[in-house]
Amino acid sequence: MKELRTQVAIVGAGPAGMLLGQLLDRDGIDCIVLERRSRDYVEKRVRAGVIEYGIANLLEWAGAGERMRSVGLVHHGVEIRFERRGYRIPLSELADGKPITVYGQQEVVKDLVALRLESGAPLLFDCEVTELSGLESETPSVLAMSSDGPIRVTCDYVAGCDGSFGVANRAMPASTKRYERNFPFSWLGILAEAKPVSEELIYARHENGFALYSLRSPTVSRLYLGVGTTETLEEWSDDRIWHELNTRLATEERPTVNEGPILERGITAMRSVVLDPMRHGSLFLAGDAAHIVPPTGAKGMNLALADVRELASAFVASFRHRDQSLLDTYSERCLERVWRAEEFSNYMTQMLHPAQDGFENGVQSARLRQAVTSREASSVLARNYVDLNSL
Ligand code: RFL
Ligand code: PHB
Repeated sequence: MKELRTQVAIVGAGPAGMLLGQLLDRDGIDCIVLERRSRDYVEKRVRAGVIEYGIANLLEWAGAGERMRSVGLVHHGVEIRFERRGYRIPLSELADGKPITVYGQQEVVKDLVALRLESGAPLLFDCEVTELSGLESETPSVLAMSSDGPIRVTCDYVAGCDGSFGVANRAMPASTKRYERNFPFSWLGILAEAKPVSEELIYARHENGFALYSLRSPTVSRLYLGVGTTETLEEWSDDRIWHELNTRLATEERPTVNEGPILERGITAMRSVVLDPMRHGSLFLAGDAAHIVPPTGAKGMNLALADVRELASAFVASFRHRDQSLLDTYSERCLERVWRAEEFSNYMTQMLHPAQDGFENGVQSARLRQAVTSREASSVLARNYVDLNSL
């Protein structure tokens, strides 16, 4: 067994694990990132695309903002469509001038991986963590299986940044509260080589279901359809996907979508999860390992990056100044923000997906009409959409 020693063992090289590694590295704290997938896999995994204002600043401050600032798309509004009409929400005008940045999650990860490899800091791909032990002692350890055989990393702290089905999540004791909601629909997402039809994102509520138009570059569109929880990709031919997108996104006066070859597709269940607390002894959870939000509010990656902003400063206070107070309050401070994101994601999800129940449908339609016609309601939406994690 290969034995390694570090200050912080980071499980998972998603956005949370990679940014935490970068922030600790810059503060001279030793850490090792262990990732079960290959570098190629994590750099190509298509997921989130919307980066909040304060989180874009955080990435820049961490030294990972160069490519995001040069090729990321800066948006000042979003459109909401229903009953064949489009309503623009002027995000920046309603949120103190702040924009959002549309930049793929895998690009954020790619930028952080490049920085870490350049600095020579340890980042082990194809290295699956199988067990966390001694979490209630001062010398916890992480057992992993790499392509060269087993590894044990002994450390002061473990950061569980390994997503919702990871080993860190499973290492939490039975006393951890787990709050959960499963929504009665999933999202079918595609990435298509198709020229974007609008410069801004479009969320649509249609009687057939939800649709979202997003984009990644001047030649690549990212589109989503709300589908039933038991539906599979086999039931969705390319023609059927484009037909539904065109139907659900149609308005009386605007073009709907440009079609093109589908480069990637997948179906994701919509759910909410919150673990409380986010700490057990020397294990600290961050990102999807601690909480899941449905993607309608575009909050998952932003929450993950905001968690590690807190966690990095808490580790720095502990190692540099022997001050444990930020680690002791980490969970409490994060959970306040996490519940705000759960509330917003729940609000967006319920309002934009048609409900089976007629009464619920009426209530949610009224809420949507208010969101696009009342300046007070659209201001709350805009502020949460643009910068919830830094408010
Ligand atoms: P990740 O990205 O899941 O990374 C976890 C990493 O841990 C690795 N891992 C392990 N490594 C070693 N040993 C083990 N035993 C391991 N087990 C797992 C995994 O391979 C992986 O590399 O979690 P992280 O860093 O917390 O990041 C969270 C975000 O990925 C997630 O919240 C977002 O993608 C959610 N999300 C969105 N978030 C936004 O902020 N804005 C959006 O616009 C947005 N859109 C979305 C989304 C998620 C979606 N899907 C597919 C769930 C759209 C979709 C469709
Ligand atoms: C995306 O661009 O992938 C995206 C945008 C907004 C969301 C979810 C996903 O709410």
